[in-house]
Amino acid sequence: MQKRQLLRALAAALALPALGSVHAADPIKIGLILPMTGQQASTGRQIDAAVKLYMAQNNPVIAGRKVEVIVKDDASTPDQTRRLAQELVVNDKVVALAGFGITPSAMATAPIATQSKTPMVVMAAATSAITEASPFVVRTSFTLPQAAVAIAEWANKNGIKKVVSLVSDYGPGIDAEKYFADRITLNGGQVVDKLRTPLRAPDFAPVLQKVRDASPQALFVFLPSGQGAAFMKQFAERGLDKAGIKLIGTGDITDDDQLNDMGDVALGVVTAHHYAAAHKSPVNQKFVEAFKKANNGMRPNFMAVGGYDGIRVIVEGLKASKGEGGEKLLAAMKGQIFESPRGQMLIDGQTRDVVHDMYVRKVERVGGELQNVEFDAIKAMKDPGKSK
Ligand code: VNL
Repeated sequence: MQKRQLLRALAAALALPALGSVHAADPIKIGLILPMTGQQASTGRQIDAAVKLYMAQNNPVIAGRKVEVIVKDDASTPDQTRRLAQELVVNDKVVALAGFGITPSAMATAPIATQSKTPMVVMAAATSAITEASPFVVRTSFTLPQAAVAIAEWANKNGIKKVVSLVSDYGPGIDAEKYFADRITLNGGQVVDKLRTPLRAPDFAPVLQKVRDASPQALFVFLPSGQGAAFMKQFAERGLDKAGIKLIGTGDITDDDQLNDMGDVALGVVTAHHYAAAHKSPVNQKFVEAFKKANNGMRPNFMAVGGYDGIRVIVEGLKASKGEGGEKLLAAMKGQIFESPRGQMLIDGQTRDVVHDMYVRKVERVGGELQNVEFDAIKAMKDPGKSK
């Protein structure tokens, strides 16, 4: 090789990074913060599995760059969530934050989303006010007012007048208690006692005794995903299922992650929610089959669907923004409309919250398995928490 040629080749090699061709191949990063350990670990496990499934099915490459998801475990400790979000934004330069197993974790992170202009997709937490905590929040889970109003309407139509409510004592529980009571009272019903249990290490014995003493027609319950099975067990052990007290609630208590192991006590429980693994549509059937195949037969629950739809909204947004984050990505997420495994779904352009069908379901044994069987729905329901 001539000396001049050699120099030219060397110069070209050295110039490569400066020209940005290495930079162009850098992955686009998304930070996924989930409770992978601790009390809410089932939520982390479900969402992580769903996001991995979406990524394996779609393998997104945007503007020549791969999309990489960085998973961090916050053990549902809000201080931890905020610290991890900060690191992901500052050190990893993620274009979006996602996950958020519980409301306090989402609330703790919202100021970081605002300050850094990083879109933040809430895949699990469901207190109405979360989307108002930052203009960069987009939600793909659901809201408690949606589920609570839908089940209250069903109760009113089915002659249930005297009810006791029991909720987990924090954001989503307080929403559930309020929106259920407001709606059932509006239609002539009555909540004779409002009971709460702590989020951490709840003890259902004392509250169930109070329920028995009040002997209502129905008990309305909201508990976060993962607590339903323990609650059902105590409900049965105390003989409340035999005492003629009808159990109704938001779908969190008949969570598909645990439902099949709950036993006969769950049969006939009526709940309202946005997702059932038994939802009849080709899109859902395909989703459930692929999810089970990739996860040793694990049945996807509503958390999995929040994750699957959430990563979809981010990836589709990135396609439109050509890989850019910030305001461009946020704008591209607003107004997205598509068929989710849950059914038709829209990200409201104004509120950035999810608009979807709220189904009324009853637990039945189908082909030897306990399932939430949908039998009615409020179509395209917005968050009642925002229609003030
Ligand atoms: C929340 C709402 C968490 C509903 C849940 O499970 C749930 C929340 C962990 O907003 O904290 O089922």
